Amino acid sequence: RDEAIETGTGTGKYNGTVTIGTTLSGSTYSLTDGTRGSHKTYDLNQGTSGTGTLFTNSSDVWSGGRLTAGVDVHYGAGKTWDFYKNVLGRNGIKNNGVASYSRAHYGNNYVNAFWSDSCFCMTYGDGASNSRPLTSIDVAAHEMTHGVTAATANLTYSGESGGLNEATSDILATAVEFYAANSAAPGNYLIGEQININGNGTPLRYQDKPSKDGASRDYWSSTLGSVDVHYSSGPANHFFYLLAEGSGAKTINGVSYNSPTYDGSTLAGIGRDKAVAIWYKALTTYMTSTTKYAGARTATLSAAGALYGTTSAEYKAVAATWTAVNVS
Ligand code: ASN
Ligand code: ZN
Repeated sequence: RDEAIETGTGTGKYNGTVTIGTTLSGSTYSLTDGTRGSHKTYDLNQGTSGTGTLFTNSSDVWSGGRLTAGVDVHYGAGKTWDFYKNVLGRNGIKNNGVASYSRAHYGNNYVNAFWSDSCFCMTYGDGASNSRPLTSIDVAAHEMTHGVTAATANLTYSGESGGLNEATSDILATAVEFYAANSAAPGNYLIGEQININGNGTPLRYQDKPSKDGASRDYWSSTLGSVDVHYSSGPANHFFYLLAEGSGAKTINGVSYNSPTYDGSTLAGIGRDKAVAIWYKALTTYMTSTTKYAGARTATLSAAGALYGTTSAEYKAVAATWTAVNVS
């Protein structure tokens, strides 16, 4: 029967009222994004396997009840797709135009979200008491970026390479959040600031000073490889913040940061767009599955050299910024 690509209006928990890609099939709309590889969003209905049911609606206005989480993750996947395509020139996770899919309402009181290579899909829990879904745009971009990392450098998810894998997801999550420029979710260098995962309103991670979470490392040290990957990501997240924004105190979109350096140096920052471009080129061109922090330094220097030249201010900033997180 006839199918038509549509643009719906949805209200999520974290993103306000947004436009989303939908499909009209007969007289039923579904969360099938016809302009972004037909990315679909499913309701697992607290199940933990399969695809549950595709979110459908009798009109193209999506709000309330179970739809809320579906709107947020569908929107997050769409903005992440757009960012990769429009900013980085990447056509989907595998750069082949093929979309992943999203699953909302996974399990009961499940306080996590995850990417899986085996289903080529993203899955989101509803959080504590099934009332704090992990469905914000930075979480969606973080999970989708795990797919990009798997399709490119394929950084092994343990030890230092695991920390770099995690940091890559956080770095691109921040990039997507700024790109989306959603007034309900303004761009910042915090990860998971909307989902209240700690129950006290604090973010999951802080890129300006990762140790603010109580567990992440700010600087490289020889013991970093034995730290959980969500904490050994710290020095690379810190590198990204410093490279983009510089050291010291700064307020952006109403959020105040104060980023220290290991060597006491003062850094100016080259701007977020260039920092993202350097990281992405390093990920997709120079890093491999076994890259550690020392290798990330050389990979990003190679990327900066290729993008801006080896005598450029950007190249010098990459070198100085790694030194500022004790990678030299
Ligand atoms: N939400 C977590 C992450 O994406 C799931 C995990 O531990 N892999 O990192
Ligand atoms: Zn992750």
